Amino acid sequence: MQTLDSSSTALLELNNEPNSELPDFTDEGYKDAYSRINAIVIEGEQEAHDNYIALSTLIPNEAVELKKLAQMEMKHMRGFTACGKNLKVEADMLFAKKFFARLHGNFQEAAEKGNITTCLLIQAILIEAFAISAYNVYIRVADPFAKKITEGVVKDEYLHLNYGQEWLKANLEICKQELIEANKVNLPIIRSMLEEVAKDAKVLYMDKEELMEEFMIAFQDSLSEIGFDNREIARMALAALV
Ligand code: PL3
Ligand code: FE2
Ligand code: FE2
Repeated sequence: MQTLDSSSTALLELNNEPNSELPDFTDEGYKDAYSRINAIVIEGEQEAHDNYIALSTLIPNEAVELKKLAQMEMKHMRGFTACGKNLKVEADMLFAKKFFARLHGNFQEAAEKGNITTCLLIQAILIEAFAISAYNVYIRVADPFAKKITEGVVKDEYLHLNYGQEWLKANLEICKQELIEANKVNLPIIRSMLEEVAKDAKVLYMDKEELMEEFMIAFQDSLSEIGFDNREIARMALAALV
C-alpha cells in the first residue's frame, strides 16, 4: 500500500512511474542485504541445475531437454555470481543453503521415491514461479549490470515453467491427486520463504506485496495452463494461507 506521507511518492504517482527511483548500490546497508539475496539466487540456480539433472534420470525419454534446462541454470548461476562481484559483495552461502533446506529436502525425498509429479511441482512450477516473480520485481530496481543479466535469465525461467506445465498437462489424469497433495505441503514453504526474504528485499526497494502478487499471478496462470478449473485453482492457492 502506498502512503501519502512522502512527497516523492506523490510526485512519482503523478509521473505514473512508481519505481523510477533506484537505491544507492554502494550503501553498506544495501550491500549487506545483497549478500543474502545474491546468495539465495546463486544457491537457487545451483539447486535448480541439480534438480533438472535429477529429473533427467527420472524421465529418461526427456533427458536431452532436461539437461539443456540444467545447463541454462548453470549459466544463470554464473550471471548472478558476476552481479555480486560487480557490487563487491560476498554472498552469504551458508544463509542461502538454510533458506532452501526444507524445499530441497522435499525435492530429494520425492526424487528418491520416483515421484516425478512432486519433483516437477517443486522445481518447475513453485520455484520457477518464485524466481519469475522475484526477477521481474528486481529488474525494476536493479543496477544496470544486474538488470541486463536478470532480463536474460527471466526469459529462460518462463521456458522452465512452461516445460513443467506441459508435462503435467499431458499427464494430468494420473498426476492430479499427487499435484494437489504436493502443493498443500510445499506452497506454504514458498510462502514462508517469501516472508523470510521480505526484509532484505525491502532494502533493495523490492516490495513484499508486489512479490506476492507477481508470484500468485505466475502460479495461478500456470495451474490454469495445466488444466485446473477456477475452483480447483482457488483451493490450491488457499494452501498458501495455512
Ligand atoms: C530457478 O531457475 C532459480 C530459482 C531461484 C529462486 C530465487 C528466489 C529469489 C528470492 C528473492 C530474490 C530477489 C532477486 C534478486 C536478484 C539478485
Ligand atoms: Fe534459473
Ligand atoms: Fe529455471
